[in-house]
Amino acid sequence: MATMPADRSPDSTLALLRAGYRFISERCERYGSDVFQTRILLAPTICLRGRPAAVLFYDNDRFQRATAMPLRVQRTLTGRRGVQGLDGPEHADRKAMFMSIMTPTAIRQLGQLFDDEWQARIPAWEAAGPLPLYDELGRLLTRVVCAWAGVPLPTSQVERRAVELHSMIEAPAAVGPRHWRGQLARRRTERWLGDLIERTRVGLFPAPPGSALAVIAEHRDRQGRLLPRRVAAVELLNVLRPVVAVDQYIAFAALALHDHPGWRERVRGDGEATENFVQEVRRYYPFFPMAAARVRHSFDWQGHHFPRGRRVLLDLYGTNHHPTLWPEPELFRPERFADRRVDPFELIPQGGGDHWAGHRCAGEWITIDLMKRGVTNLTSTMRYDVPVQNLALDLHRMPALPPLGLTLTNIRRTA
Ligand code: HEM
Ligand code: MYR
Repeated sequence: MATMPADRSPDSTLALLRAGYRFISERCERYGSDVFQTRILLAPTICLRGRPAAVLFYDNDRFQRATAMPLRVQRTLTGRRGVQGLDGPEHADRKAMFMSIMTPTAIRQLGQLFDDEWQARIPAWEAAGPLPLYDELGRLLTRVVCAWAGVPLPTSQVERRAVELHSMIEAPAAVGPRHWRGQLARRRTERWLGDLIERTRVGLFPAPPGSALAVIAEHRDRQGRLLPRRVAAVELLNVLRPVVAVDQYIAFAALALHDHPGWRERVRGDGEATENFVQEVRRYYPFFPMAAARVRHSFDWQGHHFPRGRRVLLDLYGTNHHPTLWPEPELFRPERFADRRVDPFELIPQGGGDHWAGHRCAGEWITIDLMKRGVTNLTSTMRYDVPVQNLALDLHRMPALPPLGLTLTNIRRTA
């Protein structure tokens, strides 16, 4: 049996939080291996990156998700007892519930609401001063996703809910106030959505048929039971929060258009170029750093032993930047997708494998659709300037965004 390269430090949790997106890749490069062992949260943890590692990681016979996600992530980003931590038939049932919401018609409706809202906001942006794009898109997507999901949201509550949803995304890898804000936001939003689920079930609130609210409130498990109110709230939040998180990808797309202005022309009116551009934004920019699982039964792989119960982290960012998969991975080059079939284990910003059978992101198609619309709106429906500002991405910070988001000025409508 080969010896797995191992970090010598007694615990690397702080090193991971400090190193951020490059933690796993830096060590893979140091050890000359795409698999190594370290200690995270005081427990031995195997880290992996690359295509063969992704194929392994998404094998349900070898890995489980129960107890895999650190508590600090559950208390902020994902919640407890939701789809992310389920296995086997229970996961299949819950995942089917999510996938039933993602019909082509529903995705188009969400996209149409997004476009309408974007275009309706342009006069206000023209009249106002500098526009912080990330915050504005956060509010815009909060309004849009609530309308789409059947969740009532008075205008007076938009700002508050948008801030809460952002806080949950900001919190999992943070220590101190940034982390606590995420915990508090989760408790508040779960209470808000739990009440709404309850009112929907007793007929006090008419959820639009087919909406995420209706589907989740009415979902029955394999024993015919409704989801506990708290779990239903966690799952509804698993739709609202990540749709709002697409604002970060759209801000990254705006950053890419700024850094590579030639692409403004190339994407305009060209669906294929827009698609390639969006795929490269998802590959290149740092977002969800890694996925976590536990070894279900001991096994050996590539000469290394994986003992039962061991936590394993798959480096999503590192796989998207792996030098054998992506020539010149640190260059932003959308044309790399022009003649390339998108393999389910190579481009994995939202997880790998199959959407139904595994834990791959249920909202991947929505994400791609909203990003394409974001790029089209940024290039075809308005013009703007990007004033001098600090646009450096800090790969040490999870999630990473320029310090003040991205500010646009001098917005004017073109279409
Ligand atoms: C799972 C990323 C948007 C719903 C995941 C996973 C990742 C991810 C990495 C976990 C994969 C794994 O555990 O193996 C992202 C990113 C997004 C995004 C970067 C961009 C904003 C969305 C959207 C939705 C969504 C728009 C819903 C409308 C979910 C759900 C799961 C999930 C329900 C759990 C799937 C499961 O455990 O089976 N996402 N996601 N996500 N995502 Fe997303
Ligand atoms: C979502 O809301 O589910 C999608 C976007 C979440 C992005 C979170 C980025 C930072 C997370 C660090 C967590 C480490 C997970 C092991």
